[in-house]
Amino acid sequence: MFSSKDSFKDSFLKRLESMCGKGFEEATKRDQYHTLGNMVREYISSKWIETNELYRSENKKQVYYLSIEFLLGRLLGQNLLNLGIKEVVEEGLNELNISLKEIEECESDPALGNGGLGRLAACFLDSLATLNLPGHGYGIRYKHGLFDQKIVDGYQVELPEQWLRHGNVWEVRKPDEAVEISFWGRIETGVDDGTLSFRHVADQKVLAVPYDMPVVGYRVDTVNTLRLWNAEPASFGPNQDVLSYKRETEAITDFLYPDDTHDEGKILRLKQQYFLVSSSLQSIIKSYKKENSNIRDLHHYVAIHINDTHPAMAVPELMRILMDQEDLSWEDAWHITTNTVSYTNHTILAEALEKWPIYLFKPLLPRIYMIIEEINERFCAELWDRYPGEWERIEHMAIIAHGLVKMAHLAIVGSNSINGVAKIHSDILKNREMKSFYEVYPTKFNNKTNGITHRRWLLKANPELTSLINDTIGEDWIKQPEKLIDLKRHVYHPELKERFAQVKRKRKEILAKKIADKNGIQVDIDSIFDVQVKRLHAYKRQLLNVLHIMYLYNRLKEDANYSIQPRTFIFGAKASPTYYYAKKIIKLIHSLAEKVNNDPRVSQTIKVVFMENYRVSLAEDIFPAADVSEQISTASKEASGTGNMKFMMNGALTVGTLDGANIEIMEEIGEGNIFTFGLTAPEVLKYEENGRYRSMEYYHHDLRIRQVIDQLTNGFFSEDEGEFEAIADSLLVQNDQYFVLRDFASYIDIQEKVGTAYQDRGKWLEQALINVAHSGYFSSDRTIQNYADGIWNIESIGVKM
Ligand code: Z16
Repeated sequence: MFSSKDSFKDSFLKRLESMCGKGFEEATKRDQYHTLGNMVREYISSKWIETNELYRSENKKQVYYLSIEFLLGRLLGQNLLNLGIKEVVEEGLNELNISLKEIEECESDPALGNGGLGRLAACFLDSLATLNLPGHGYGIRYKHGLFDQKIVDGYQVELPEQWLRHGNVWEVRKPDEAVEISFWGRIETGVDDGTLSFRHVADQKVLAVPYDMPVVGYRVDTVNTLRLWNAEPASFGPNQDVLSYKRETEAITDFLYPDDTHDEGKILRLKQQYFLVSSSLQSIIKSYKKENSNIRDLHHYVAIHINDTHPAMAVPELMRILMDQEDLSWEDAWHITTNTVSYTNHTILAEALEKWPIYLFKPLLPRIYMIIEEINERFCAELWDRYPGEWERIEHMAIIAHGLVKMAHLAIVGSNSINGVAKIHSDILKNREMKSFYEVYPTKFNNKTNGITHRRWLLKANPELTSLINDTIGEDWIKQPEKLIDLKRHVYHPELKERFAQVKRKRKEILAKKIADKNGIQVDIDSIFDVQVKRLHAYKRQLLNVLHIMYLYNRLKEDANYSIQPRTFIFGAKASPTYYYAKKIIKLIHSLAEKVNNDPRVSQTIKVVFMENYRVSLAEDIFPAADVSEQISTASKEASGTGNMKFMMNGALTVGTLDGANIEIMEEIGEGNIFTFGLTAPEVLKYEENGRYRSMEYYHHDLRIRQVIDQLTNGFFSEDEGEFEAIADSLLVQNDQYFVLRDFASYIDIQEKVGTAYQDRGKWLEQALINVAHSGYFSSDRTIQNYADGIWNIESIGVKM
């Protein structure tokens, strides 16, 4: 089917007719997409079956990565690349006068995630498969992923995302492997051989039906599985309100909660979490029991990883299965559970830490709640032995306290490994946030610095830079990303620098065209493309970027001789629909864009662009075109960041705080190749402790600050004067929680240096190439190998067709 261009064309035309019932002439682009997608899936299926059979027969340890989000992005292009059939397909289609790129754009961009956490899970799947590691993802098949963003008059409007509208060629429904999930009801107590037994008698049963998607490794025969669960009615009883039962069950997998690092505390979300956990564990145990007779060996064959606390109920759910169904004692079940489960923490922000009120939890999941109570009691008893009389410490560490179930505490107590996602974040966990737990479990805590898959963020997103790298150092880096360092010997070669400059220019042109089409703004290719793309959140400080642009506007207006390197400021960000402040910032960016872009003189030097509906497919156009990467979170708040790595890999220079993975990027490339500024994490934490920060002082003493803050409320923008009052208040009345004003001067300084540095074109190109050369460390291949060796204890299994 894909062995040669001619056999491909032949199969494609036949398949188009049989699938769509249309001749070539009548077929639409979407028909062509579905045809090609189906062919590719069929081609994958023999490898998929082979992989599953091998995993069964080898019976080695496997890892199951439980995540409430998998932000996959489009799959056609990536699968073609990984399978090594992109060229054949592209050439074959060309002869039929079809552009592969256009077909690729017919695929919807599955947005089953909010941002970093969900995209990390997707990168991990790619690396697991490419490293031939037996690892699978388990998640939820949301009918509606993260909302589509429309901008109307500068305001964000949310529309339901509809990725399944035209079907999903990559999934296979497996109704035979469906399992039942129990909600509500009561617990029946019995006595078995003199010991108490418990059984949850549910009031509501829901069917979890798996949809499996293949995860294709790069140029290997391994095809792992992403299993996404769909909620459906189980069976209809005689006296049931059928319609409302159907509606209620289907609601569980209806939509993804649109909050990044913010805990909503809604019962439907709790249902989603248990639905994911219970269906995944039931299915994992079932397949384990097919090959193994002794449930007591589970942890030697199965590792279960929980991505943040969202799936933390894996701990009590595994306990429930081992005790209530497999008849193990508490002690035996606890030994197996804690040796099976591991946990990654992704944030220290207080508002993100999940705490469920007992009044919601206990009625919905009575048996799970009962088990958590027992875990808590035993844990507190241990603490009492260790710290006799220290009530406050124990209250503070308890899993249940003040009417709340603390999911992070449950995850820590119930797992064998707790990792942070960048060195500084892991250190903060150990020495501050989770200090008391670190004291009790010093060996459980560890760091696994995040990574991204260079196969999507370089190979797929930036074919132009990929060719240049291949011409310079060969192709080994695609499977061994650390080999990108071989570029380092070449970064001073004028020819490489020149070719890199051409690649960057071409990608800037492509993006500029998109901006012209979508925003109607003409941007200057020779200006610095200065980009901040990420979820909108106060701690990420898009506002600091905005205030800097306002300052530049003021300087340009006031001083006709003020001359700087032209810049295009590009933003992309979705705000949580209920996050008032974040939505105001989006409006502010638009009002600023209006002001700047319409000023005949100022707009010759700077422009502001907000790109609507930021998502994976748009990101693939943005990273390759960036000159400057904005990573300006308040130090200590961004656990890692992963966009920073995607920019670096595409040869952008970072303007960043010493936060998250920025620090490790700096350590890799050297202090001279990054623009750092602002408070350090210890300084921020100290301010937070001693309460000595007074934002008002900065307003009074720095005229530049006073001017831009006044402009938020004095009619400078052609909006109501109250429009941005909440933003001004956050900075002054509420004492600027994220130290925007404290870091303002330092940010202005470093940005001036960026502008000057860009004018030394030769040096800038060298620095950009140094970034690319050192990006290999930030490949998720390295991260995943660290998890495999240090946490999961799994080995690769070479699938060979
Ligand atoms: C999320 O995307 C992250 C943390 C979190 O608690 C919840 C969500 Cl949805 C992010 C972090 O903010 C980011 O720093 C990190 O790089 C990313 O998770 C992956 O670890």
